[in-house]
Amino acid sequence: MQPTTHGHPPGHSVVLTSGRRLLVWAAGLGLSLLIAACTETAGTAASQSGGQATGASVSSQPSGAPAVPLASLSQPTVPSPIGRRAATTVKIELETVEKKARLADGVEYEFWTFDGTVPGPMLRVRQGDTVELKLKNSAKLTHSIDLHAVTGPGGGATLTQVLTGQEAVFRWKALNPGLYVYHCASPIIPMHIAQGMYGLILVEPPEGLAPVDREYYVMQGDFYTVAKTGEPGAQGFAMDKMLNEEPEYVVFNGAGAALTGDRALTARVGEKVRIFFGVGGPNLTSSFHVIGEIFDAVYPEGASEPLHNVQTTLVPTGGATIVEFTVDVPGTYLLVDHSLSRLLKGAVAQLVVTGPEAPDIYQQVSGSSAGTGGH
Ligand SMILES: [Cu+2]
Repeated sequence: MQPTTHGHPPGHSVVLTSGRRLLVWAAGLGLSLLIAACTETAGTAASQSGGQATGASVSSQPSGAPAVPLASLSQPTVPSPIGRRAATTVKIELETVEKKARLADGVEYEFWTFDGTVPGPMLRVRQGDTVELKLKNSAKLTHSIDLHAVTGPGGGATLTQVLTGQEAVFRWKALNPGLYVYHCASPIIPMHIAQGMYGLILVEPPEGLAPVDREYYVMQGDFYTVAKTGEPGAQGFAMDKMLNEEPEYVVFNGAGAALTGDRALTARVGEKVRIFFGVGGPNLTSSFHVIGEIFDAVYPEGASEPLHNVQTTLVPTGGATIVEFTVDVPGTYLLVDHSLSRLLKGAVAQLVVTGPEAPDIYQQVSGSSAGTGGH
């Protein structure tokens, strides 16, 4: 499955290297993460991984990129569980703002955001709550909000077409529990979504969700830049690519490999992890998968009834899912869209699990691993 730079007939390499920068960028982003993950798990050094590792050692900084690395947007956090309490009135305030930040290494993009993050803040209320939502527009264009948890025309968008410098407030009752997408719904709607204007709202049932050790918030989105994947510099939006549904970047949380390194998800062996996973789109669905894990429970499309023992779960655009699993073996696991070409466009995150080895579950018996194999 690895996108190797070696050993292919010339015809293949023409396809792969038609954007040489893509290859360099992909090598830095996808391959090194993949190799690092696999070798850490297998307990072998990257230097043992032969030819393929050479590609991965190429700098992830494309030539001509700014000397100072661009900062990614800050990451939204997961609000504390609500648990058992009576229904009440909850006030929420969101502000639309533009932010220039890293989309990929060396690639700057002006995001349109709720509260300066992509995805926007995760909202958490209880079934039966009345939510009073203020939308303040500090951006250049008109923006709005459609929450899929809302019952009413436009999901709030008919009440919140807010001009620049103004604000609007509307009140709605959370009738149905579940995990829902919210997004801007101002014309051209898919363009606003393609700039990063989406997030998740969790409506907890009256009894709350079962406690877990870790909760994480991840959303996939597709981005349409004028220049090709990996071309450095400030990039504008390409309407034609959006209409053709051909993104240059597919990412989790607003940037290629945003949730890796010191922003990786973490857990200890034996802990139960819950991921609130949504797809903003605007166009691509996600075959959400964690390499080396099996979802003990999936609440497909944010529904109330779980499925058990799932490898990959399909998440529609404008949809969300809750996955839960206990981590048993230490190492680095990758979150991906199993339409794996998108890994080369940025859709990868790391879950770093620490703790005692579990050789009864996973161990090498003989041979040395190339470290780039499947899963
Ligand atoms: Cu908008």
